[in-house]
Amino acid sequence: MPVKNDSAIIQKSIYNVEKIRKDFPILQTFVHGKPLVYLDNAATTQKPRFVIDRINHYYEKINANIHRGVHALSQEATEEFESARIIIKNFINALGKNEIIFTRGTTESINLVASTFGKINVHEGDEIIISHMEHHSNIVPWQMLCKEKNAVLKVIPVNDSGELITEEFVKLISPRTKFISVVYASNSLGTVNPVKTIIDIAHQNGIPVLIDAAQAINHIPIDVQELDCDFLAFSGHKIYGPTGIGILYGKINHLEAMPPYMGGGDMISKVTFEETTYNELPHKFEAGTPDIAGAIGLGAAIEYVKKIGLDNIAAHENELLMTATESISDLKGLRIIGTSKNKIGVLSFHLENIHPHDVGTFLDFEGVAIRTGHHCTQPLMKRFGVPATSRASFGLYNTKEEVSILVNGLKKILEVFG
Ligand code: 7TS
Repeated sequence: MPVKNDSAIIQKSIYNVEKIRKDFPILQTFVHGKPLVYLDNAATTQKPRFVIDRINHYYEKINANIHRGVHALSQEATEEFESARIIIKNFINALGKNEIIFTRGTTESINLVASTFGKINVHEGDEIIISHMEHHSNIVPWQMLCKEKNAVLKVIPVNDSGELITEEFVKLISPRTKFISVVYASNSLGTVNPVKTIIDIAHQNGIPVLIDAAQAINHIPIDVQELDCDFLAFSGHKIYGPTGIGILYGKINHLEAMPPYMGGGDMISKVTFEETTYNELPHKFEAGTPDIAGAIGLGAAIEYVKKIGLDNIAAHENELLMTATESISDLKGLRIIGTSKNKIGVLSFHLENIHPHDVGTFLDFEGVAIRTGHHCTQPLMKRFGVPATSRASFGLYNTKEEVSILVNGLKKILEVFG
């Protein structure tokens, strides 16, 4: 069971969910004649009018390429793009804006580190540690690197509640451990991992750490200097921003030492056929024309979230999680997958003898959008002995009424299929 958070009570009076819902045009949508109940926020979040307007404004009034024009539009586009970088730098409290690299998302950010940092620091017989609850995007890039280098991938096990077993993690560390990459909050279980402890232990052993913050970024305030992580990856679309844009944060000393990821325009300082010198950070890792509107949209999304306050959002979502967890706990044949005390608003479950796809399809006809499947965490599904789960995930605009609609839908499913 998730733990009741005192701040949930304190903040309730100032959290006006009905007012917040009006900021999101898509929430007026009807699906199969029923009002949309969007509970697939771990897959992607909806976008507020504030973000949509900023993207439209960019294309209607500013559109130009960045870092290369003397004309007014190009300068304005560059200014907006670089302002977004500063908003993001401040949001995660990076030391400098040169530590903020725009990528296409979490997946690209992790691949970038595996390909560049991994290329120069991981050698035959070395070891990389990940956990059993990683998304495929924090498994496959490291597996590919290990194959290429003849290195070894080690996995931190999880217990039956879906928590990392820290004592086992410590045992996995050896003099050959060159890198650790772990998820802050699990997309399939909701578990919030003790990443600060993992980072501290890793650093005592001289090992750098990447944190996959794809699911944490919109629930947990992150201060990269306090965490002391070496790298942090997240996607814009999970924090009410656009798809196709994301962030890699890296400590400046690592980024300086790493070779470029892709070659092309903007990442160079000087090119001759004999030799190329590379641009300064962060541009060294930003080859080609980026998603300019996406970066501006992400900056706007972060401004929006900051205005409501991450602590308030987390308290609201925690209340929804507790209500939902309590309401479904005694449904016959329902097993919750992921029962850690410390969770974000993710509720995965399995109904005995009913395929998750049937659950998802049935709920869809009630207007309820959840995700069913392996959630790109196949090894984790295997660990819990299920091929897939049904997953409801809460966002800042969800309500207790929506939780009731979900629960009533599940009761109907049990009547029909049970
Ligand atoms: N890491 C975690 C923990 C994630 O939840 C996801 C996406 C990713 C990495 C990859 O992010 P991307 O933006 O690069 O694709 N998770 C999900 C999900 O749970 N359902 O759809 C996408």
